[in-house]
Amino acid sequence: MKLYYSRGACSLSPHIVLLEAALPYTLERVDLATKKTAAGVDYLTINSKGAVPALELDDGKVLTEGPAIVQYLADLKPDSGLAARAGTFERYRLMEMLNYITSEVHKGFSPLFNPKISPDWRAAAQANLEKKFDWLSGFLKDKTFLMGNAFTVADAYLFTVLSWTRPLKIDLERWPVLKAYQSRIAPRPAVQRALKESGLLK
Ligand SMILES: N[C@@H](CCC(=O)N[C@@H](CS)C(=O)NCC(=O)O)C(=O)O
Repeated sequence: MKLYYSRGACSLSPHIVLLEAALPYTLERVDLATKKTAAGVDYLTINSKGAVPALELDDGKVLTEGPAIVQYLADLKPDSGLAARAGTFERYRLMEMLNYITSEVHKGFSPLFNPKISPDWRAAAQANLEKKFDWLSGFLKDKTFLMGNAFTVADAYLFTVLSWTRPLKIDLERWPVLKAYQSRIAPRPAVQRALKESGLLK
């Protein structure tokens, strides 16, 4: 399998999951500005949506959309505990969380990366994101991980998007629960290795 990724992007989430599941993979970097891969291929021929992540399977099929990719990977290793078994109510709980992270948190960050954003728009976008942080803080208050006591694909995703608070200079001190959560996830060997392989850590 090959993961198409970009440094610092949401592709870090499936990268962490590949490592947590001990699945074999290769990586290919994508320049999101030029839509060229490191091998010089037009990325739009791989994912016509132009976004990372994309997962190319050994039979040539390409799966896109982070939440779908991480569930696919977890299901290749059902004993890993990275996702509740398909068809169980717990699996719908996981999908509920992945959907919240993707539509509310991940896409809540997106305007803040737009260099053309006006100060008023930035303030409104950040205030909207802060409401999501408030909710997540309450949700995680008495939990080690999003789904309870075990690390799942939802944690790989939330950790990834929370890491964007650093380049955006959003101080997580206001949300000690989220800061503690980040500190719990960061030292995981899979997380450290994914950060190194994607060039985010030396
Ligand atoms: N709906 C997609 C969104 C992925 C996404 O937003 N990727 C960003 C990086 S975090 C990207 O590739 N942006 C460049 C672009 O869309 O052209 C998913 O959940 O996988």
